[in-house]
This record gives sequence, C-alpha cells and structure tokens, in this order.
Amino acid sequence: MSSDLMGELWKLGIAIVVIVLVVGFMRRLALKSRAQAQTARERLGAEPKQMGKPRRQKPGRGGSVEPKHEEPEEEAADEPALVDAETKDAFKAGLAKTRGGFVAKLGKLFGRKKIDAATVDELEEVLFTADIGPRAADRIFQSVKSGLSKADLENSDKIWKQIKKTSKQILAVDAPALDLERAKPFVLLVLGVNGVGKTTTIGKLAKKWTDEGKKVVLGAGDTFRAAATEQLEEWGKRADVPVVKGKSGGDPSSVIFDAIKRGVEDQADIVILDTAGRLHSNAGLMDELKKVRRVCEKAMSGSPHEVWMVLDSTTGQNAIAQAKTFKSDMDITGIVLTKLDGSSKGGVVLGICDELKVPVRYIGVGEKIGDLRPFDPDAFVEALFEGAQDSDAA
Ligand SMILES: Nc1nc2c(ncn2[C@@H]2O[C@H](COP(=O)(O)OP(=O)(O)OP(=O)(O)O)[C@@H](O)[C@H]2O)c(=O)[nH]1
Ligand SMILES: [Mg+2]
Repeated sequence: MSSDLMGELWKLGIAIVVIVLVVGFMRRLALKSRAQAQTARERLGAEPKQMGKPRRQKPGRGGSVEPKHEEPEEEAADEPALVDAETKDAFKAGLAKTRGGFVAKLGKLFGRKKIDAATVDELEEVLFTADIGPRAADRIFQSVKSGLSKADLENSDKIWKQIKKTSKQILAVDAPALDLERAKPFVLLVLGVNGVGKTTTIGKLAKKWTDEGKKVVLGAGDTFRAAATEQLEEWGKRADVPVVKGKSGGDPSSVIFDAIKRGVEDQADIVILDTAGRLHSNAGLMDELKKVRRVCEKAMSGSPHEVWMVLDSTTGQNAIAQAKTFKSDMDITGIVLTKLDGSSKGGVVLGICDELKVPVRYIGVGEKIGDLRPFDPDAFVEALFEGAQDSDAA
C-alpha cells in the first residue's frame, strides 16, 4: 500500500472519530437542556411536558401510564373498601361540593352521545383546571389517552374505570400502615400553618384513641399564639385527657420535652404534640420546628414516631405548596386533610399524594369532636366520582 493511501486512510479515520465525538457531545447537551427545562417547569408548578413517549410503568401501586390497548383492571375498582358505611357516607357528604366542580364537568363531557378526539382534548383542560395539581392531572390524562385503545376511548364506561383506577393508584401511597403499638408511648408530632385545624384535629384524635381504650397525653407546644394553650385544654377536657402546658411565650421545646416525659412516666400509650403555625415561608418557624424534633429525640429516643402535617382542603393547590415546603425540612410521615365538609377542592388530595408520596391518614369533615374519619383511597375515589357517570348529556 502506498504511503499516500495510508495517509488518506489515517485522515479519514481521524475525521470519523471527531464526528462521532461531536455528535455524542451535542446529544448529551440537548438531553441536559431538556431535563433542565422540565425541572424548571415543575418548579414553577406548570404542566409537565411529555418527554418522548409516555412512560410505561409496571402495574400496581404507584403505576400510572398503562401499556396501550391493555384492558383496564376491573378488580381495582371493585375491591371492597376497608371502611364502614358511616365513613363512606361522610366521604360522600364531604365531597358533595367537589363533585359539583370538576367531577360534574367530567360527567358532562362523557355524558355526550359521541366521544371523539375533541372530547379527549377537553378532558385535558378539565383535569388541568381542577384543583388536583398538574402532575396528578397529567397522570390521569395520560392513563386515559395512552392507556386505552381507540375503541375504548369511545366508551365512557371504560374511560371512567380508567380515571378511577389511576386515581386509586395515586392515592394508594406505598407507606407502612399506622402502627400505634410500635412504641410506648407513641409520640405524634402535629405540624401545619396557622388556622388549618391542627388543634381541632388533635382534640378529635385524643377522643378517638381514648374511646379505643388508649391512654393519651397532649402537649401544648404552641406557646406563640395567645389562647392556644387554653384551646387545647378545652379539647383535653372534652376528650378527658391531660394536657401538659408551659408559660405563654415560653420555649415550645421545653413543653414538648415535658409532655413526652410525662407520657413515659404515666405509661401513656400516645403523646400528641401540638405546635404553632405561622406562614410556611417563615424560616423562624421552621427552625423552631426542627428544634422541637431534636428535643423529642432527647426526651425519648426514636421519637417522634410519626410527624403529621395538617392541611386545609379549602386552600386547594396552596395546600400542596405548603406540604412540599414542610416536607423538604421536616420528615412528614402522614397528612390530615381538614375541612372537607366545606371544600369544593377535595380533589387536592390527589395532588398531595402524587407530589409528596405521603399517605393521608385522616380526614376532617366538620368542627365537632367526632368529625374525623380514617382515609381510605378506594372509598374516597368511589365517593368522589359517585353519580358523575349518570350525568345527563350536555
Ligand atoms: N368545617 C370544618 N372546620 C374545621 C375542621 N377542622 C378545623 N376546623 C376549624 O378551623 C378553625 C381553625 O382550627 P384550629 O384547630 O384552631 O387550627 P390550628 O391549625 O390549630 O390554628 P393555629 O393554632 O392558629 O395555628 C377552627 O374554627 C376549627 O373549628 C373541619 O374538618 N371542618
Ligand atoms: Mg392551634
């Protein structure tokens, strides 16, 4: 082979290597900027854009987008709920206003004689303007659009089943069940911004668990707000449980410490700790709550055993934002969603579960001591969509 030919082959080889390296670099650059754009959109709470094909997930808990043309799993919708008839009725009554909102719009949409591509586009609009958060909206929308065959997309029954199935999957957060027996006393720290219903919820929980034969102690950790301690004492009287309190304006951590110590000494089963609520943007409050957490550990190793965030369902997507802020600083293990009785934004629970992956433990359905219900995803979804399927054609 002549040296000229060898030289040409060398040049060609080098050119190919350079082209491959440049193409690889450009591709990585493009992927990185797409990922950054997606993250920025999500931070702004905007509708996440589909990147490429819809994700395929394994069926089961947390799965969202189902493979195309797959039959919706019937059993998910038909599984018996683990709650009593009274709780189901409370869900139905509590969700009446929410059913009148986005659920009624869905009912009108699928009540039409002909369901076509335009209907599916309208579905997207209804879901994204409902107070369920952009991620949950997208997850439900994709499960209908990509999870159903063309023929199924013309069948309102199949669409309803798919919406319910995905909603149940979103709500069935994969978390351990509440186990109050795993420590004695079981220490529960309750957090949330002001006015969401922390103290009321603590009163309701104290009554519920006392009625179940448990020995409960309350800790009045809200030393900031005037009359906060008196309010908890009032609930303590109604539930017939002792309240450990400190001086108004004093250090909340010392009250928390004393309450846990009292729980240990009295051989209580459960200690529930109330805390102050200020605006979630208040860094001082977050620092205070972190200190409270550390003090729990000092008073009893391994405590708090659960940290519950109370959210007001009437605030809609604001509740999701609050929960996200708290979760990044405090290790939230459960949610209590209050004021469902007066809310048209009960669908927000979908957004909360989808964004936070934290289970909803209880639901507040009124101001009275008995107005607290255990949360059950299946019963909740059935109550949420009940009757919508029978809506008249628009
Ligand atoms: N309708 C309704 N009202 C509720 C519910 N839960 C709490 N409330 C009301 O919400 C208001 C605030 O409740 P609190 O328990 O004081 O709230 P908080 O989070 O302790 O408030 P701060 O101590 O100020 O941080 C009260 O008027 C309660 O009666 C509920 O499930 N339904
Ligand atoms: Mg309070």
